[in-house]
Amino acid sequence: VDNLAKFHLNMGECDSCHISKKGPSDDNLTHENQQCVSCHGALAELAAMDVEAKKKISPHQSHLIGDIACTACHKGHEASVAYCDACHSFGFDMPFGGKWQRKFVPIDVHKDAQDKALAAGPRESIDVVIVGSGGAGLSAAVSASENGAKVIILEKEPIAGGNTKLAAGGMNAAETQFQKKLGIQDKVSIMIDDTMKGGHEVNDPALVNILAQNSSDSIDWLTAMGADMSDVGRMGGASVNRAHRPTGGAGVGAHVAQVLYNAAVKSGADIRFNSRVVRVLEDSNGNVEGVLVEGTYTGYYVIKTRAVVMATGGFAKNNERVASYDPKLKGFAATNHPGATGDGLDVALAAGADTRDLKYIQAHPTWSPVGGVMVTEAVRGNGAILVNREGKRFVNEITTRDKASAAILQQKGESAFLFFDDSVRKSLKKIENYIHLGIVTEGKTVAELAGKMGIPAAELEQTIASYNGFVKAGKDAQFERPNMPRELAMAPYYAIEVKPAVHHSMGGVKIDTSAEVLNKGGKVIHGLFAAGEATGGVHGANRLGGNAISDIVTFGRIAGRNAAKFAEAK
Ligand code: FAD
Ligand code: MEZ
Repeated sequence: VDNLAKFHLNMGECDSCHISKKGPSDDNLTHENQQCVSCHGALAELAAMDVEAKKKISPHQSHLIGDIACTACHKGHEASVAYCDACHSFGFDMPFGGKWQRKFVPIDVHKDAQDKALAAGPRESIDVVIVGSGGAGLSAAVSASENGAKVIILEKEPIAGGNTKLAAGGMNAAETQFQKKLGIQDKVSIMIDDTMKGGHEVNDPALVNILAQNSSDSIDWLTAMGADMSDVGRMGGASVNRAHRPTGGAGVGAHVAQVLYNAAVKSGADIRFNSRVVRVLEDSNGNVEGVLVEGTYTGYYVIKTRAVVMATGGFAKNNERVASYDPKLKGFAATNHPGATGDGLDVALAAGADTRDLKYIQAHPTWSPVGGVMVTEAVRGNGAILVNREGKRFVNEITTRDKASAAILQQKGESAFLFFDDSVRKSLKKIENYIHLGIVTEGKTVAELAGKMGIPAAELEQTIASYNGFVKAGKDAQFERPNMPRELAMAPYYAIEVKPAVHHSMGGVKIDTSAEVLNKGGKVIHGLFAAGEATGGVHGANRLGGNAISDIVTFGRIAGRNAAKFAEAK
C-alpha cells in the first residue's frame, strides 16, 4: 500500500477513519482527527515520546499555534508531507511520506462547481465572516465578538496563524507602559516620523497616525488577554527601542498568535481550516451579501453575511506574482508561510477593490540559505554585526531593510555573515532556535570561527577590535550605526551565513481609517473591510521592522469592531 487510507482499510472499513461512507466529516476533519488521536495519542503525548527517544527535532513540537490537526501532515488518500517542510527541510521519516510541493491554484477554477454552489444558495448565515486566521483575522474576530457579533473565520491552510506565527523580532509601539518601566523616552510623533521616513513618505499619513496613536493601546489589549510584551528592543530604522516581545527576547509572533487564537476560541468563533474564500458576493447595489467558500473536503458552498473582513495577508511566497510587480526579485527565496500567495488580493479585486503600492515588495536582509529560515533583525538590534567574505563590515547593520539588503547583494557571493558573541546570545532567547536548527557556526576564538567560515582571521579580528572601539567611544566612525548595545568580546563567538529573501508585500487593498475597503472611484464598498498585510498604505515603499505586528493588531481590531457595528446596523 502507498497511503494511509489503504493501510487503514486493511484493518477495517472506511469508518475506521470517517464517520460515514459519504466521506469527511467537515473541512477541519474533526472526526477523522479524533480517530487518529484515539489510536495514536494526542500531539503533546507524541512530542513527549519524541523527547524520550532523544529526537533532536520533534515533528510534533513546534512554533505552530492552535490545536494542530494530525491531518495537517498525515494525509489519507495522498502522500503525507510534513507541514514544517514548507520552510525547513527536516526530511522526517514519515509513514507514506512524500516531498513538500505546493502549486498556486487560481480562485476562478472549477467554474461549474462554483456556479452550482451559487445556484444552491446560502448553506448558513452569520454576522461577520473573517477571511484568514493570521494576527489581523484573529484580532478582528476577538474585536467583532467584543462588539457583540457572531463570527466565522475561514482559513485556507490546515493550521492557524499565517505569517503572524513566524514573526520574530517584535511589535512596535510608542509611549507604552513597558517603555516607561525601562526608562525609554518615546513619542507617538517619533514613531510617525520614523514610519514615514522608512516608507520614503509614500505611506498614507492618516493610516500611519492611526497605527502610532493606537499602538500602546494595542499592547495593553494584548497584555490584558495574557500576552507578555515586556521585553523592548530596537529594529532597523527606529529612533528608539520600541519593539515589544516576550521576556528575554523570545519570538513575538507565535506568542501573540497563540494568545489571540485562544481568545478567539473562547469568544466562540467558528474556525474552519482548509476553507478558502474564492469570492465575495455582492447584491445589485454593490453591498456585500456573502462569500463563496471552497472547502478542501466538502466542496463549494455559500455563507450569507453582510460584513466580511479580508485578513488574507501578503503574497511574498508567490514568486511569479512578486516578480510581476518587481522583476528584480525573480527567483528569490521567501521568508513566508506557504499560504502567502495573494489569492485574497484576487478575491478583493474581483469584488471591485482598489489597490495601491503593489510594486513595493521588501526583501529581509538576513535569511539563512542553510536552514531556509529568516534570522531576526533583533540579533542585529541586540548587537550583531554583518561582515563579508573579506572579514569586513560594509553597512550600518540597523539601517532600513532596503538599504541593508542592497548592501549584502553587493558583496562577494551575494551573501554575508552575521557575527556575534555570547553576550548577544544570552540577550535574546530567539537565538537558541537558530542553534537548535543547526544554522549557527561556533568558534572558541574569533580566529577559530574565521577559519570555519573561510574568511581571513586577522582581518576579522581587526574588524571586531575596531567595532569594539566604536562601542567604547559611543560613535561608529565607519558607518554611523546609531545603536551599539554591547562590545563583541565574550567567547564563544558565532556566525550565520545570511542573504536577502522576499519578506513583505507593502502594497495591497486600499482602505480608509475605519478599515473599510475602497473601490476604484474612492468610495466605500459597503460591508467589505480589510486589515493587515492584505492592505496597502500603512508602510509606504518600505516597512520598518516591528510595524507589521502593530499594524495587524490595531487595524484588525478596528476592522472587527466596525464590521460588527455594520452587521448590527443592518
Ligand atoms: P497572515 O498572518 O499571513 O495571515 C493571513 C492568513 O490568511 C493566512 O493564514 C492565509 O493562509 C490566509 N488566507 C489567505 N488567502 C485566503 C483565502 N482566500 N481564504 C482563506 N484564507 C486565506 N512583523 C513585525 O512587525 N515584527 C516581526 O518580528 C516580524 N517578523 C516576521 C518574521 C517572518 C519570518 C515573517 C514571514 C514575517 C514577519 N513579520 C514581522 C511580518 C508579519 O508577521 C506579517 O506581516 C503579519 O503577521 C501579517 O499578518 P496578517 O494577519 O495580515 O497575515
Ligand atoms: O518586522 C519584521 O519583519 C521583523 C522585525 C522581522 C525580524 O527580523 O524579526
